[in-house]
Amino acid sequence: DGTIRLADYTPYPFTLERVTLRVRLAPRATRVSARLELAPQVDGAALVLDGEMLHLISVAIDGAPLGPNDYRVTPTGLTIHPAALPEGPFSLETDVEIAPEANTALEGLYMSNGMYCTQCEAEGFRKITYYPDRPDVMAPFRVRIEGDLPVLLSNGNPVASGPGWAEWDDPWPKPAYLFALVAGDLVAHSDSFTTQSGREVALNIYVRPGDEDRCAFAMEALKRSMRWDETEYGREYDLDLFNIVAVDDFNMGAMENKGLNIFNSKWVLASPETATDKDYERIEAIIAHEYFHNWTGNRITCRDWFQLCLKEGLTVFRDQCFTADLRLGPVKRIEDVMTLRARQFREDQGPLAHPPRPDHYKEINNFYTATVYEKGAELVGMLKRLVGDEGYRKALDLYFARHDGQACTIEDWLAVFEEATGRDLAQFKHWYTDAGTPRVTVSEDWADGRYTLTFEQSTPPTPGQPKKPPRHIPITVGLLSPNGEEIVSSTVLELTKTRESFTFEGLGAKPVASILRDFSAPVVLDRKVSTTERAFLLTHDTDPFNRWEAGRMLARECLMARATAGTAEPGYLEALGPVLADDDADPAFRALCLSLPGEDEIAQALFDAGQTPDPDAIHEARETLAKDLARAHEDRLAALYDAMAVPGPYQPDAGPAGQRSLRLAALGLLSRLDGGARAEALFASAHNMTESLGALSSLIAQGRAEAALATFRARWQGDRLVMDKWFMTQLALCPPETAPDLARKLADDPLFDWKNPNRFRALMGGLAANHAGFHRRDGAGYRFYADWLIRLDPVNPQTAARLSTAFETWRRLDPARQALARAALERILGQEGLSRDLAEMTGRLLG
Ligand code: HT7
Ligand code: ZN
Repeated sequence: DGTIRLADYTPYPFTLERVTLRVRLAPRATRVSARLELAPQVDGAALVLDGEMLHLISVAIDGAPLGPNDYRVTPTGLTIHPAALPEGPFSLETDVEIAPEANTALEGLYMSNGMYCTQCEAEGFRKITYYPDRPDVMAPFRVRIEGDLPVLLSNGNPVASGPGWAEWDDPWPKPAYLFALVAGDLVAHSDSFTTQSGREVALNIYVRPGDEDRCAFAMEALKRSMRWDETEYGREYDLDLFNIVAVDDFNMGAMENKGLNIFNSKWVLASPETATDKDYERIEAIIAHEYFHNWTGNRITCRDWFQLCLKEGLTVFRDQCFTADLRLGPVKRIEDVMTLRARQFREDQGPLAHPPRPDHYKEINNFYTATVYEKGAELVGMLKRLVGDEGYRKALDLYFARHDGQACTIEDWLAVFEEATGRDLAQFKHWYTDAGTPRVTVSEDWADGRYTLTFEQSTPPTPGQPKKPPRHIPITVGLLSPNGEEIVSSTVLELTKTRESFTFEGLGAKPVASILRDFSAPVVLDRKVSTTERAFLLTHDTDPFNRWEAGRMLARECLMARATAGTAEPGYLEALGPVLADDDADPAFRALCLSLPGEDEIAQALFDAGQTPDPDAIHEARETLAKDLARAHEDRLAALYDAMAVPGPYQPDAGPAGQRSLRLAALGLLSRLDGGARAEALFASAHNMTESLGALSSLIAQGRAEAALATFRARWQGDRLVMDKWFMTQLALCPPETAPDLARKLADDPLFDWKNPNRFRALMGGLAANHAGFHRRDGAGYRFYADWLIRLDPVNPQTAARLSTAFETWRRLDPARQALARAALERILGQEGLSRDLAEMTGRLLG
């Protein structure tokens, strides 16, 4: 049935010594001539090459054309029969023709605004030429590009160029997924970087003419990343030049091609007027992420795609640490956990749950998931916690020394930790091979100065994995005295059994425990804690994560009670008072404490508690709690709104960005009392996108944004990236009952260029983010969404499949909504000619 299995892995029976490509560009008929220098490793093996959508013109071995009986062409590849192959090393020459202009899937070689561009991860290179398109086949590449365009780029170092041609040489062996080619009428924002050993590296960011004044921030972020990788990991850059290209049509965020990163323009271009503080932070993180891949992904790559989290988990972990070092570490940690819970916990709790290292797939593009990326990063963080900073550094040094130039596995990765630190990680490996989020319950016992914490763990069944052994879980614990002093500082307890107790001796009074500090493991902590104790931790905990978490849990319990007509009112509103008044706490931290859990989080919490979540009731509960919160702290919020205004020209740094986030959090609440007066004033006076969009958001949520939305559209209709925000924000925040109809109206807007993935994601993502709107009782949200996935699928299956995850929570809803969601999914699955991507996703969603 097309399933690919980890257990079936076998090495490729040839080594590839060198690749030479000649690419003659033309929109409808690009000619790719490839020469592969191969050496057989297994007697009598056929040469099997991947290839899709290629028009084969010729095939030769050592210069001699092959006859029709020497090979076979299928829709998925080219096989040369063993009898046609020499016994020793040989070269294979193929000529194929492809049509980049017709490539709407944005995989392989395609065109975007007249520019040629490639995306080869995971399996796009096979749409460029016949090739062993698997990550464990690595080779140096030499590429000649011919085309009548001013900028012609590929990987590695430039060798020679003339009018209409350029040659590039990449000396570092790489898998085909890291190949890139760009050709277009582009301008460069240039700079340079001197490495720690004194080598000069030329840096360029290539963009469309007109965008060059929005590159400065990305360039500075690149230089910061290069320096950080040297100081923190001892990793130096290894080519004479590092190029980044921004492209408007791109399926994901960015791509780490060797020496030629290609970015979705959304994650490169920034100016104060067009990008928000969050955009700036994200640009810095993605630039760093792609740059860090040069060592964790490119120099050391994955043996097969099952090992994807080897490069992605580690690289996300590295980019998270980078942002934490450059900005506010604790705030970054809280934001990362919020993302993890919103995306990965949600995935782990639904029909798409899979291990960080899956053992089977149909379409690998469907496994670029929160589990592979974000949970993968948590696993690296846990390893670091278990072996300590020094052990981690030793393990990473060994990893780079031992595996440079290789294609590796999770086993290789764990082995360097075991060897460098002497730890046994056999049980830890379950984190990689098993799906699901462990639940850890805690109980406490106090007698005679002894305080005992007893933990029990279990992991719910996930598709294909009904039973799970206990995991090795690092749980960081601190103890506070009743007057708020830290009496036991953060200590890592290692939970390895299903049930386990840890005792702290010699205490004068019963302590207050702060458990799972810094979110030391990606688990659900199930612990009955009184409102008084949560309020105490919210005020006194020395661990910023747990301080925030105490408030979050109070808010969550309060919302759960309100959304189910429960009676308990757990004192959340009063507990927030001391944090709001704590002017020593960072504004960004206080902004996070003010933000209420999202509707999806509340729905999941209710479901976990055995209840059927009602999206309308949840929305109502969240709205009324926000209003009550505003009323309870109106004076303080108004004072903060005024005090947090940032004077002077816009700076994207963490300090002023934190002030703006607190100011906008206060505005969001106050708008519920002042009818949007402050938001209107701010919208009219704002000089930066953060405040402009923040004010607009508050107005949309109050249903008072008609004029502001029109003004915004008139001002920004020529700006692709800003208009994405216009589509997304109004849908995400509008009153839920209006969301599906608004989505329909916006889909008719002439600016809804649905073949552009950013625009499509803005509209569909906006609707999906409107929880009660997407799940509208009459199924209008599901129908609209399914209609568009069906329409997009033949054009861009990867993006259609990715967006189908909006349906991943359908089974936790009431039977009527479930029936409507099921009907939408079955309608998708029933489409003739459905892509493998969307077929796999809808099949898994339906279970
Ligand atoms: N490694 C890159 C993943 C990626 C990708 C995967 C599938 C299809 C399109 C894609 N574009 C980029 C990005 C990263 O994780 O750094
Ligand atoms: Zn990555």
